Amino acid sequence: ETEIPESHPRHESLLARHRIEAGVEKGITSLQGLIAQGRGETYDYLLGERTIESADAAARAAAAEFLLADHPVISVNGNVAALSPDAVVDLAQATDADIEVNLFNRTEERMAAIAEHLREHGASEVKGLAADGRIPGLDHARATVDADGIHAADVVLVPLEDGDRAAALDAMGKTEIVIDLNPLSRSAQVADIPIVDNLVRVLPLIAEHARDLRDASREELETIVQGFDREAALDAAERVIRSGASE
Ligand code: PTJ
Repeated sequence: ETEIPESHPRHESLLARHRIEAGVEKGITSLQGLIAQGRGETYDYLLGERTIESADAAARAAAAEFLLADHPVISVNGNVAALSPDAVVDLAQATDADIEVNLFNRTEERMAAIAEHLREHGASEVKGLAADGRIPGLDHARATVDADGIHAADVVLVPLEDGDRAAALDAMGKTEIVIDLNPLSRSAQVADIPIVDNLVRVLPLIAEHARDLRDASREELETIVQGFDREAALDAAERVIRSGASE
């Protein structure tokens, strides 16, 4: 195993690659997850590998949505589990959210391996294995959910989504928070709150905002949500990517 020196200018990026690779070896991450990682890296490079201002505003609005929710759920796939298991568990704790495994390339082995991996990282309960609910209008494995999990949720966080399910969840009337480094992706385009940032950076940031807002009133939280402009956030991210502008 190669040691990555912290002084390396691409330390974070190399570490993420290593985690994804280890995820594949552990049976957590799909081979397609490697491709998704490469796509993400490209956009991240163009964003300057930093959280831009509009993404921070989106993260704060996401935290407010979580705190306003009756039943928030964090959806986890093979890339999220490999990259940020601790941050998923911490965010669930900070927002009182459920964690549910939901896979595009669903196999029972990967479902079980990811649930086990999350429990190793401190998750008390991991949903997704009951598989007794369906998202209407989707003809692939991501339609399979838990009846008392994503199916019953009012707010769903979907890091690294594919556009199909994003639209189907939207049609079910759920508030959808999407993390995707590509502001032009269909999932970012249909999200109520698109967060254009690397999930590795932004999951801890959402938790931080949630802790900061813990004592805020419903009215204050609603003001934050209403003040968030999704179109402006998507435009700002696209502008940075296209021009290298600082925003
Ligand atoms: O684990 P499974 O079976 O559910 O499979 C998951 C993958 C990722 C394989 C599946 O959802 C997929 O094929 O995704 P796509 O269509 O490649 O889309 C991935 C999107 O996520 C792209 O728009 C990437 O830019 C973005 N992305 C990749 N890595 C990150 C990211 N966004 C935020 N943070 C990242 N670290």
